[in-house]
Amino acid sequence: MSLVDDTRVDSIEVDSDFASELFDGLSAPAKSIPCRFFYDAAGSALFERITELPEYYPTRAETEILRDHAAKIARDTPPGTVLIEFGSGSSLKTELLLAEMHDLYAYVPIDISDAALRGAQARIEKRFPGLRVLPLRGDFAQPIVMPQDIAGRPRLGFFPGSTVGNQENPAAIKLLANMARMLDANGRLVIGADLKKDERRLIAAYDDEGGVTAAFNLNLLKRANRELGADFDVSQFDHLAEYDADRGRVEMYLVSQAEQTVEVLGRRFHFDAGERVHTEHSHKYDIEGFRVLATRGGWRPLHVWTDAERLFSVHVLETV
Ligand code: SAH
Ligand code: AVI
Repeated sequence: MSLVDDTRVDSIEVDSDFASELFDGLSAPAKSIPCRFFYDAAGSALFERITELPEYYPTRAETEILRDHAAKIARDTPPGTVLIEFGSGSSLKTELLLAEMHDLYAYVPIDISDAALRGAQARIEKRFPGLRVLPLRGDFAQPIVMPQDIAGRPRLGFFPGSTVGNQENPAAIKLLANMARMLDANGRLVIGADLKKDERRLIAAYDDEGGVTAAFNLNLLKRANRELGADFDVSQFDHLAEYDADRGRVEMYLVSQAEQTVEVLGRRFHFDAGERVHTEHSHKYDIEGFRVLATRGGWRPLHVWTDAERLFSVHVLETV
């Protein structure tokens, strides 16, 4: 782990793998790009716009649940706890917890997006003066070395947004197990999981009228142009969102509108007309199914809450 420019955000080098992951993904018979590359500065800003869309219910539903239960979560959190958030993004929902938690030792937001971390840190430090904010930039799917400063202190994990659902099941179980290790014995995890629902509602959330999710998806190609000097003609790709009911997940793709060849760092990739590049899956759960997943990741389910419309769930888990 190394320190970047202003020494306030710890960083593990992550961007260098964009080129190799893109090469691997575009060379495979079924093309794909890992969804963690959505989140450069432009992608993080587009995600924040998604959270405000009328069609994108998860943020509002999870905020409602956290508003209702933040005080209970805080009561169950011992003084001197370190709050560790995975995929913290703007840390907006976190403010609901922080407002109730007066005896925290520190807040450790972990995110792959430098821009999101810095923006969140500035806002949180302003609203909660005196709170120790220790941001970590890195991939939460890899083992992360926690700051020395928090060794031996009780830990509460927070993983909102249903970001766990962006992993396929074996990877989701591994991720949950990795988090159990990072949170130590007696750790707890407050985790958001989006619920199964009417397919039309799901598709609208991932293919909004205003085209913000399309821009978020297409930003992957723009990012490759910006960072790797690729020559994607972004107008020649379309955004597509589909629901796979058997797998219980929304799948996003970029679809090539024509037969074309794209060059990335001197390598050429051919696309057929209509060929798809898979960019994200977003799993939807039922409460029992998510509890089974959490158990397989080494957690014991403790509480679960939903919003009034039962669109979204927040689970409290404890290590086994
Ligand atoms: N927690 C926020 C943001 C969710 S968006 C919310 O609930 O609204 C997903 C966040 O996870 C983004 O900020 C993204 O940068 C981050 N992220 C995605 N994959 C990641 C990974 N592999 N490691 C660390 N952060 C990741
Ligand atoms: C971060 N993640 C849980 C979002 C989701 O709903 O799967 C990312 C997203 N993709 C399209 N819209 C939002």
